[in-house]
Amino acid sequence: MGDAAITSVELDLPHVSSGKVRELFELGPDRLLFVASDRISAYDVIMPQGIPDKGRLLTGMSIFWFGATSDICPNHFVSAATDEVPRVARDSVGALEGRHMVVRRLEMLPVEFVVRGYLVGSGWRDYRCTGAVCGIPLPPGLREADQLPEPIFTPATKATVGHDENISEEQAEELCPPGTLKVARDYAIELYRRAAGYARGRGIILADTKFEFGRRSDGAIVLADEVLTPDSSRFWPADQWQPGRPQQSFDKQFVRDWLTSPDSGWDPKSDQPPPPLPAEIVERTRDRYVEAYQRLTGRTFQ
Ligand code: PZK
Repeated sequence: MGDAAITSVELDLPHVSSGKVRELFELGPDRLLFVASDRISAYDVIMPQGIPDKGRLLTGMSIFWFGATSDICPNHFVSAATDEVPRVARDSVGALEGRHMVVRRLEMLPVEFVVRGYLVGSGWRDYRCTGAVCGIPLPPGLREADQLPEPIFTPATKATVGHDENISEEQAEELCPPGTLKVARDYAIELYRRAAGYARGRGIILADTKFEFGRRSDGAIVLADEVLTPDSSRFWPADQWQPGRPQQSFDKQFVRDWLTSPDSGWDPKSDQPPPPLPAEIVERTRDRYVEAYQRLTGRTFQ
């Protein structure tokens, strides 16, 4: 049993795609293997060390949310069992210890379904410049990190290089097959409301989150990817929320603070790779992911 971080995932399966943290493999004509590694990114770069168990914790959170929202919309989750994996890859998938999901293969919609309940990040930047986010006008006088009167849908393109770009709902509609955007948008807003209310009762503000949807062969719109994890969302400790300034991140604050402190000797704007994280930063960050998992799922980890 490993307590070392799993940062590289090599399986005897056809590889479909790699993200900063996640990997996707092919299992068959209608099944994929989705893997969350223990890699962590900050300031747009992947850290040289992983966070032990992060992939298990995030996979556990996703599976929890798939179960807690299946009355809102169908999702791609099939199984977390290793016996659903072809024999050639079963041992190596077993070694991933809960970092994988077998998912249904979908025809993905080419936009990110972002829902925001609070004004931060690119939403805050756009609001300050234009008074609107993705073409949605907002009331004047809002501060950074203020709660919005209603959650808003702010679609973005899926950039292959660089950053996702906010687009209008009309632009998003043109990118998606006819009739699909509004169905997925309504699901996304409902999912956000459900999850934000739930998290708030457990001391976590779900400031915003990003969903991906796909289309099943019968035409149904299906929730995909990882859902409502700290990697796809902004989680804030509710007791530290203070509009008018940048908020502390529930999960990555220690990593960010250390990277920008003089101790690290690293400049996020440089092209240099980040220095290794001190063991204490790794440990405290792992504790934050465990805390998020336990608070949200109500289960004890391990
Ligand atoms: C799919 N991604 C993003 C995820 C990566 C990239 N159920 C599905 N069917 C078809 N395609 C996808 C999914 C899902 N989920 C998701 N790209 C394709 C992604 C994980 C790792 F590198």
